[in-house]
Amino acid sequence: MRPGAWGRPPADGGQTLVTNEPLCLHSYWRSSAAYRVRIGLNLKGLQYDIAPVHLVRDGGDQHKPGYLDINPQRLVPVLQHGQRLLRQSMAILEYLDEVWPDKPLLPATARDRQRVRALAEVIACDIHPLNNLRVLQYFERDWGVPQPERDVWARHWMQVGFEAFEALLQDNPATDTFCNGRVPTVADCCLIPQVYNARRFGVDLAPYPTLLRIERACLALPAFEAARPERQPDAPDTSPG
Ligand SMILES: N[C@@H](CCC(=O)N[C@@H](CS)C(=O)NCC(=O)O)C(=O)O
Repeated sequence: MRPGAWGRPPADGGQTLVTNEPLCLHSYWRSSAAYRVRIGLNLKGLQYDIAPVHLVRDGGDQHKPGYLDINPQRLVPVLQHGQRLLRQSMAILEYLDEVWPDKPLLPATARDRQRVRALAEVIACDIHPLNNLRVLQYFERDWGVPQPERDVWARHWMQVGFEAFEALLQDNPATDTFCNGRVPTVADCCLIPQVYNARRFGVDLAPYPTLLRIERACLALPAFEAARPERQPDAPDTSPG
């Protein structure tokens, strides 16, 4: 060994070992946060298993003791990479980008990265948490808010968020085939699941033509198509008979 080399990390930072470890996503077919990570994994071309976590049946697997060891936050997704448990969809997407830098999910320049992260956070921080299952369940169980009013709440915050998102896209020349440029980024990983959610809640999407155009471009890609809720192994079987 060269003098002074003792204790230094391997030349590749340990990356080779890490990239060989298996990936398993704790996911629910209809979870939009898990959908983000499925898109990211698919865009990177990574193989992964799905460990389904049923968020509704029998009070929800996320509340069962076994799952609390996986995520004390009682949320999906969690990505298991080897022995390590990775939580929070946005942090997971950035981890994927750092460990597998090919096919980057963030653009090359600081300014573009800032824009993409800001777009992603419009959805991940300011829209999605207000419509999450546990928020709507709290309205129902603790305050007795009926379903129609709960749906009005969910639609309202999606409309407020989408209005801003549409303006941010329309106002910026960096918007192209995708939210930023001609390659999908974490902004698209967030947008497509949120549009799916909006349809579930009956949001009228006509006022957001740019979102719809980008959705069409994304869903034409196999990585997005394979991540769709109805393509997941835990999706209910709706085939006739
Ligand atoms: N900030 C978290 C949000 C995760 C999240 O809210 N997951 C939802 C599904 S989309 C969930 O597990 N909900 C379970 C519940 O509300 O009980 C992330 O991005 O990973």
